[in-house]
Amino acid sequence: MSNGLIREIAEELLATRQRLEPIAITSAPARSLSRLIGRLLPRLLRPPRIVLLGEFNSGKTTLANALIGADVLPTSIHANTRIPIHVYHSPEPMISVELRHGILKPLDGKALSDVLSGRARMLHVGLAAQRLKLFELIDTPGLGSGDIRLDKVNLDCCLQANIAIWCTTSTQAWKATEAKTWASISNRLHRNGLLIATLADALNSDRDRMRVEERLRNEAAPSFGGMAMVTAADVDELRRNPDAADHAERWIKSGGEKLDAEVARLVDQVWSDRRTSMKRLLSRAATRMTNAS
Ligand SMILES: Nc1nc2c(ncn2[C@@H]2O[C@H](COP(=O)(O)OP(=O)(O)OP(=O)(O)O)[C@@H](O)[C@H]2O)c(=O)[nH]1
Ligand SMILES: [Mg+2]
Repeated sequence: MSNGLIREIAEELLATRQRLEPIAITSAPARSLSRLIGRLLPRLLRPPRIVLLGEFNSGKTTLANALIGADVLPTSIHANTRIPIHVYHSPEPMISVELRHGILKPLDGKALSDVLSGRARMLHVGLAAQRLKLFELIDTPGLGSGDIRLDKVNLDCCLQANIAIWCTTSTQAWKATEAKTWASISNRLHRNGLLIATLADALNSDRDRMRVEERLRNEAAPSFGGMAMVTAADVDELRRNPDAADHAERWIKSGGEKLDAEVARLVDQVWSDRRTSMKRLLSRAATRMTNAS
């Protein structure tokens, strides 16, 4: 599981850094490798980041809350999320605003006016929710609203994400505009992509549900790492009420079981990819140092 892998990666890197210490005094390559490890460690050890994407009102924020297991973010039938919101684990509640060039500011009156005027790029919110130790989330405003600047800010969030969840509304699933936007996103996120057909309770019958699922499996699923049909409102309620009547049956019907299994699989895949690329990087650096000495 991921925790074992995290420890293994951290221990390998720290041990390498310690071995480099005596050599780094006289060797420039050893010094630069030691600095590289210092820079990489915090990024490598941070929980995988999931970006939630989709057109407006497709249930992204409701799904974000259901994944976290807490009402962290406001939802609405009106176009609601105005700025990407990054939610991460923090023992104390934290909130900061990211401006251009990655500059971070505490949320004061000036920063709030930057948010309202659209100058801010992202809100960062730290919360003590247990599930945020497994993954971080970026909830985004709806794509395809006609605001090209907002679409660009949204798609820029993908650069910071390890996993993408695309939310498509079950009753009008996988429109041509959605397929076009998804195709423009990096293949890296297609492999680590999860297609969620949201608001599954809005479908009238099991037959409709099977039809939508089959169409998505044929038309969309090949460009994703996995898919699930989810009623996020129910997942949210059931996660908070583990003693609810018929919990096991309803958990499966809501899509909660499939959703959690798919997210856990992708999160593990990210840890495993990080470990592989770290090993490759360390072995390349070791070869460079041997050649240099
Ligand atoms: N019945 C039902 N309603 C849902 C479900 N998920 C979301 N909704 C409702 O759909 C509406 C839109 O949900 P949001 O989660 O705000 O959608 P969003 O994609 O974040 O919207 P924007 O941020 O505006 O793009 C809200 O009124 C939600 O209560 C669901 O599983 N079932
Ligand atoms: Mg939203």
